[in-house]
This record gives sequence, structure tokens and C-alpha cells, in this order.
Amino acid sequence: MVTHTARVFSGVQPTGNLHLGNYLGAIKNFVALQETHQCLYCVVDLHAITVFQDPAELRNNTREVAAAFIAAGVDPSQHIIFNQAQVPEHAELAWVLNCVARMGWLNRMTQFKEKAGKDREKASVGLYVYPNLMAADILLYRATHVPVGDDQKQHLELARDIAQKFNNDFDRPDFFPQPEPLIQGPATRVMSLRDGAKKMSKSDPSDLSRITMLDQPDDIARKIRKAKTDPDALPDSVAALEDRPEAANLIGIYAALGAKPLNVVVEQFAGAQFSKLKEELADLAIATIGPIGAEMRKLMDDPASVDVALGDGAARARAIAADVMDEVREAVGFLQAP
Ligand code: AQP
Repeated sequence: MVTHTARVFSGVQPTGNLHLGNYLGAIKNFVALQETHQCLYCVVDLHAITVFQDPAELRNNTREVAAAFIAAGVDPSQHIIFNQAQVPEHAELAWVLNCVARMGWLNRMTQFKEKAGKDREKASVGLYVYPNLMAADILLYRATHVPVGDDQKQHLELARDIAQKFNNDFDRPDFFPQPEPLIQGPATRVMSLRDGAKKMSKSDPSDLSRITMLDQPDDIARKIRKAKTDPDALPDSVAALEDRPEAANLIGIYAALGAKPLNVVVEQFAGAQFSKLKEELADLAIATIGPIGAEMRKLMDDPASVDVALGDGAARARAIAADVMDEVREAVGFLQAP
């Protein structure tokens, strides 16, 4: 059996309103993984257009996500950051995987059901096959580890099934590795500040539901002050957070931002009112997110430098992708120029 080299791949969509959930669920972990793995971090613009994007905003949002990677601490000289559209092999492999994945598998994807809503007939075909493109993103680099938030777990399981079926169909047992999801830390699913039962999301119509990476300190403090609470004092055990979604969310965010274990934070605020937690959380969020936002703004003031970093990363990503795609074409039986 072939052991594939450990390699990390993950992506973030340039769909605007990059938020604390994206940071704690994904980008913060991207930074830590650089110490131990070769990493590729992708701004997944092909995924973004599964829902219509204004072209000028797409360009700006692509730079914004790249700036967030760099400002958070991803080093583009040691690792690879790039935007997906600059590496056409993503779309090419996605087509092959469209022909490997089964309709029944895609029909089970809950994210499509949620995003398409009641009017499925009007959803783009791209939104439906989005998980196949995500599988292509990962497998194109034979990535072994994929840091994501909890909401991507089902798509990762599908990527594993697709890898397995490709290997079986073409009788190449070790062609693609089985990518492992890395869903880590106390904030794998950051919830809306307005509703502890709903995921913090870029597309929530309420701006108060999320802290964005570009929020100014005053906005961060205001949004935390206005966050939904319940009438009781804060609980004294992790188990008691179970039916206290708003408390669980704010305590989870505090733990993740401060890199403290959840039980330590629960002890710290046991019996206190929400106001005390909110005050300290606002200070902590401003101290951690604030400087990243400021650095992002600086980077985005020089868009040409962000474009150079993305272009350089794309060239290095393509060097890996082109070789794997050659092997895919050969495995599938596509004739290639001698
Ligand atoms: N609330 C969240 N908590 C923890 N992790 C999250 N992620 C997203 N929301 C949360 C993780 O962030 C990474 C990038 O996400 P994305 O941009 O690819 O996709 P998304 O899920 O579309 O982001 P949103 O905010 O949820 O957008 P909409 O509003 O379109 O639904 C992924 O690793 C994701 O798990």
C-alpha cells in the first residue's frame, strides 16, 4: 500500500462578509498546520459563482480572503495560497468526478437542500454539483488532511467516497488518498449572535448576527453587547451548556479566541451574568480580530501585491495539479499528445 505524503488543502469562498466563524472554524487552524504540514489554501472562486456574484465584488472579495489568510499568519512564501480559477485543472478534475459520483449521493447533501430552499428548480446546476468540485479541489493535490468547520463534514465524507470509487472503478487502489477532515477546537460551529440555533453565516440578512474580519473595534463591541442571551446566570459545567445555546456560543467563542479549554472558561464565568462575559469577550475579540482586520485593510490598499501573491501561488499549485491531472487522464483513458 502506498503512503501518500501528508498534505493539507482547504478553501474559503470569496462571497463577502468573511466572519468570525470562518476564522475560528477554518483560517485559525490553517495557520497552526503550517508548522507540521505542507499546506495549500485556496480562495474558491469557482465555488462562489454557484450563486450569482457581481464580477467587481467577486474580484474584491477574492483579494479580501487572500488578505485574511496572510493577515492571520499564513506565510505565502513557505506555503501556497491561490485562487482556484487560476488553476484550470480544478474544473477538469471536477468534470471527471461528476461522472464518478452518483446522483443518490448528491441528493443526500444537506447544504444543497438548505441553500436551494423550496425553489430547487431555480438553483444553479453548479450548486448541486458543488461537492464534486470540492472533492476535485482536495484530490487534485492528493491532500491527506482538510481543516474545515463542522458544516463541511458531510462534503468531506462524500469526497472520501468519490476517491474510493475512482480508485475502484479504474483499478488503482492507492491512486487517491482518503482525505481526513480536521474539525478541531472549541469553535467548529460558531453560531449566529442573534440566534444560538443558527450557524453564523455570510448570507444572514442581519449584520448583527456576525462579527466580520473587517469590523472596527466599536462594531465588534456593539455586536457582542447586542448578542442574544437567556435570563439565567452562566452555568458551572460544560454539560449544563447543552440546553443553553447562546451561553454555549459566547463561551465557545471566548475559549477559541483565547486558546483556553472550554471547561476552564466555564469555571471562569460560573455564576456570573452575561454582561460580564460580554464585556470580557468584547475586549478579547478586539485584541485578537482587530489587528488581523487592520492588516487586511493594509494589504487590500495594495491590491497588486495580493494579486502577485495569488499568481505566484497558482503557478506553484499548478505544478502539482498538472502532474496529478496527467495521471488522471491516463487512468481514465484519455489520449494525450505523445
Ligand atoms: N459558523 C461557522 N463556524 C465554524 N466554521 C465555519 N465555516 C463557515 N461558517 C462557519 C467554515 O469556514 C470555512 C469557509 O467557509 P466557506 O466560505 O467555504 O463557506 P460557507 O459555509 O458558505 O460560509 P458561510 O458563512 O456559511 O456562508 P453562507 O452564508 O453562504 O452559508 C469552511 O471550512 C467552513 O466550514
